[in-house]
Amino acid sequence: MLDGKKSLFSGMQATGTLTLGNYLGALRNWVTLHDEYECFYCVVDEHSITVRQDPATLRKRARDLLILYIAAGLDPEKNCIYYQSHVSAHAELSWILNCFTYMGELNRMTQFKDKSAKHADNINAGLFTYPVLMAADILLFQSDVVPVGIDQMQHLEITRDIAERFNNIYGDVFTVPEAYIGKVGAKIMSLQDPSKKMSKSDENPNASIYMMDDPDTIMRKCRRAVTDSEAAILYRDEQPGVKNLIDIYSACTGKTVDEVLKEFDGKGYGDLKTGVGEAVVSVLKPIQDEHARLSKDKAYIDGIIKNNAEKAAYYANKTLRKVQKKVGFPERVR
Ligand code: ATP
Ligand code: LTN
Repeated sequence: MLDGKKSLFSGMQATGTLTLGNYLGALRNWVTLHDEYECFYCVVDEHSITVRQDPATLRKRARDLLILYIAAGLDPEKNCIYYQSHVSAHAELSWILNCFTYMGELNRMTQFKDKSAKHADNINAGLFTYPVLMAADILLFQSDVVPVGIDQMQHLEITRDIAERFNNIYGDVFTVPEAYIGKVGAKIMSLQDPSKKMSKSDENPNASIYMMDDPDTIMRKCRRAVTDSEAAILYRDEQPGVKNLIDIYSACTGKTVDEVLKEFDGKGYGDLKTGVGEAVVSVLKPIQDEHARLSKDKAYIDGIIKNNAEKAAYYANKTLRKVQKKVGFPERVR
C-alpha cells in the first residue's frame, strides 16, 4: 500500500531483446493495471550486470526496453517507468536484506543453478544474491502484487520469506507481496525445443521470436517451429510443440483453445504455423511502429526518465529510511 492505494512492482532485465514470451507472459498483462494499483515498472539494469555486459550495448538495450514498455501500452503518466540504477535505494535496501537472507535459501534457487551452469567462468556473488536485490525492488514500494511469469515464482516466495522474517523482528515494516500470474501466455516455450521456455538469451535465434523481429523473420521462425510426426492438431502434453503453437495463437488472437482447435480441425501443421505467424505479426507490428516513433522523440523520453526516477526515489526512500531506523542506523542530522 502506498498513500492508501494498493501498489504493484515489476521489472525486466535489459539483457537482450524481449521475446514474444516476455510480452505475452508479462508485459502485455501490465497495461491494464494502473487503475487498480499504483504501478512501478522498472528496467532492472543492476540485475543485468550479474552476467558480463558490454557497456554501450547495455545502455542501448536499457533505453530500448524503457521505450518498449511505453510502446507496448504502458502510459508513463499513469505508471512509474524508470531505471533501477537511477534510484540508489534499491542497492541500499538490498545490502540490508542480504543480512536477513540465508545462504541455504539462495542455494536452492533454480535460476541461480541454471545461470551458473551457463556462465561457469563467472559465478559471481551478485548472481548468487540476485533474488535479494529483487526482494528489495519489490519491498521498497510496499508492493501488494507482482505481475511476473510463472518462472519467477520461486523468487517471489523468497521475497515473501524475507519480508515476513524482517516483520517478525521489527514489526509491520513491509507489505508481504503476492505474485500475479496472467491467465494466458504464462509460459511460452522455445520454438526449437518446446521443453524449454522461450528465452531472450537463447543461443539459437530460431528458438525465440523477438519483439523487434520483422514480419518475414517471424513467418520464417514459425514455419521452422519444431512439431512432431503425429500430424494431428491436438492440445496435449504429448505434443508440446503443437501445444505451444496453439497457446501462442490463442494468446495473440484472444480465442480459446477450443475455438482454435475447431478453426484448425482437419488442417495441417503448415496451416497452423502460417496462422500463428500472421497472428504474431498483427500483435507485434503496431508496437514496433510505436517504438520507432517514440525512439525519435528524445526530449519526451528523457523527461519521462527524469520525472519517474524522482517519483520512484520519493517512495523508495520513504521505505528505506524506515528500515534504516528499524535496524539501528543513526538518525540523519537535518
Ligand atoms: P533471460 O533469458 O535473460 O534469463 P528471460 O527471457 O527469461 O531472460 P526475464 O527478464 O527473466 O526474461 O523475464 C522477464 C519477464 O518475462 C518475467 O516476468 C518472466 O516471468 C517473463 N517471461 C520470461 N520468459 C517467458 C516465457 N517464455 N513465457 C512467459 N513469460 C516469460
Ligand atoms: N528477476 C526478474 C526481473 C526482476 C523483477 C524484479 C521482476 C528483477 N526485479 C522485481 C519482478 C519484480 C526476471 O524477470 N527475471
